[in-house]
Amino acid sequence: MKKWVVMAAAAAVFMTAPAMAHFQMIYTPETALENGQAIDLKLVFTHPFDAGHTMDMEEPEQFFVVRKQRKKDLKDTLKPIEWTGLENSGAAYESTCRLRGMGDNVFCLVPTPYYEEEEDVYIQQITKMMVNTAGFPTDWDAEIGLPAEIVPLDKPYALWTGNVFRGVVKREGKPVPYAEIEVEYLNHEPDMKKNAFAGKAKVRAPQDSFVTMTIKANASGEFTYGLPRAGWWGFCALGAGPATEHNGRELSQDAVIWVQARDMK
Ligand SMILES: [Cu+2]
Repeated sequence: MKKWVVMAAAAAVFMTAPAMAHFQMIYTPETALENGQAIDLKLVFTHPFDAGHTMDMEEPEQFFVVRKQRKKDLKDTLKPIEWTGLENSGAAYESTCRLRGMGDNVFCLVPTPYYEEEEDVYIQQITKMMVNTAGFPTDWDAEIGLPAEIVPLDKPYALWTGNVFRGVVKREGKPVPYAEIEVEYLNHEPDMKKNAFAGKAKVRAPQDSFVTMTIKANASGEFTYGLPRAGWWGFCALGAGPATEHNGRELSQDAVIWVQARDMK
């Protein structure tokens, strides 16, 4: 009986909770590699803290990697997959990319706008994720020239737990003052073989404000966030891009970047 009361209360809390933040992911298990090798990538549109609703991705507009200022198109490498979260499965993509030599590989994804029925808006999250080989820095701090972009001030692949991650939110190359940024922790381990999130959560949020954390950039469009735990952290600057309409409806063109923190041990 008592257990039922607790469960009902938990369900009530869940149902009244605001919508969790959407996050476009480009995921690979390891971002700091000793040498060039083939890596597997998963492109998933999800809610990373609770591994909840998986949104269906359409074929992306662009997917490419930048290394030593050269852009290489990777769209041909994309294969459709089904990604399974805790609530459902959704259309996602995977890719295998062979990294050569030393340096930074900046993966960039421009997804096709996603129609969010509940809010009657389109969402397009232009996403960056980088993988370094052999510790040789090349492109990590470069501005790629995406319409909405977070330019890092710290290497996204070389962060200890407790370090800060800083970035500049840009719209067509210009800083976005006081940009609103959502931050989420990837709380369920991605299973690269099963194309699914692990059921077990790594941490528990004491309250909704800790699921999707909202921070603001300063007057220069810069933000700073201390990383309290090892793993993956996603940053999403809402409405950072210039496009505000798609198919006659409102469009939120966001800029996303992922960083990976590691424990000192
Ligand atoms: Cu969603």
